[in-house]
Amino acid sequence: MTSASRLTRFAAALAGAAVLTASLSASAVQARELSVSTVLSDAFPWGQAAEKWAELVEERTEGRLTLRVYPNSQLVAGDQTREFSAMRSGLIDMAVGSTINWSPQVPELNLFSLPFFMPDEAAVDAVTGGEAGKMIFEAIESRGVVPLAWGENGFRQVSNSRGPISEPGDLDGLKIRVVGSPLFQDTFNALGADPTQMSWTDAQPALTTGAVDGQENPLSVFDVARIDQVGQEYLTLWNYMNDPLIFAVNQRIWDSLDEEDREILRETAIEAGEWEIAMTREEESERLAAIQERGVQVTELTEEQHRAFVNATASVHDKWISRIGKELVEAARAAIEAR
Ligand code: X2X
Repeated sequence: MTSASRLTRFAAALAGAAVLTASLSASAVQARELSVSTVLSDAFPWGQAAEKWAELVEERTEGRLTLRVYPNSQLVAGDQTREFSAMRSGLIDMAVGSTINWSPQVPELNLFSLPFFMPDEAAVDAVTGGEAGKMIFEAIESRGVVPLAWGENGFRQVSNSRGPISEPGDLDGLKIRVVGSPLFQDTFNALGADPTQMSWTDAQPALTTGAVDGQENPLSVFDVARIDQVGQEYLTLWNYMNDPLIFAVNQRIWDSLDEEDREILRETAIEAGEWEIAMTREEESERLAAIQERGVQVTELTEEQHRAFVNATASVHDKWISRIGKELVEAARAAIEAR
């Protein structure tokens, strides 16, 4: 073999090794999979928001990052109020979660659960998109989680199996399943109901067996989960609170990503969130029609009836505003007034 051909073969071998190394490191990068926790599956807009995020990230990182969605609170064994802590500690990499479920760890998030505080969709947008929204994201970030974007579970409505609810007295003594934030206990106590706290996983069997008389959730949840089939024949549209969703990432995961991938994660979360919010809102009227068609009796409140609920729950504001933070509540109030 001439020294020239030996050199060529050596060069070829080197090139081969370089290709091998490059493809190995490419597949090593490709193997980066991040977990995303959600409470509801992709049968619901909430789960679809997470899937949309995953899809966009896969596309824009060209496979460098794969978001794997784990629905039904499975990463926290069904206990949705532990989702935020699990994300903070790194047990979960990311989540698209409800402000309600994270509020035990981030008291500022109780802002959204203040009864009858958020009058309409424009108010929600003014709060999340303005100064108050920034303050809330700072509150989340100060607790070791990086928030990226907003989504929406929707305005929550109350249903039950006993009879129509059009005034606080109609809730008297009704056993109502509520989510895991103590504020809900206070709201339903103020209304004379008998609230009982349980996870979504436990709520459905409790409704089926009649262990509880009622529950509260957005129309999309009522519709997709077929809550009417577990005896919830009476639904009152009272819009007593809006339940936004937040796309977020564990701080250490965030720190481990380069600038480009962070930007992709953020922009895709914003896009997926905007897409999901628009869809959730657009679908509300069809969902209501579908629910009514299945025989559910829907009650809409007159202004006067609405006021009676507002007055009955005023004490909840008195108690919770200081826990949420006066400055934040004021910023939100100003945004709502200026909308
Ligand atoms: O548990 C609920 O009611 C649900 C699914 O709406 C939330 O996770 C807040």
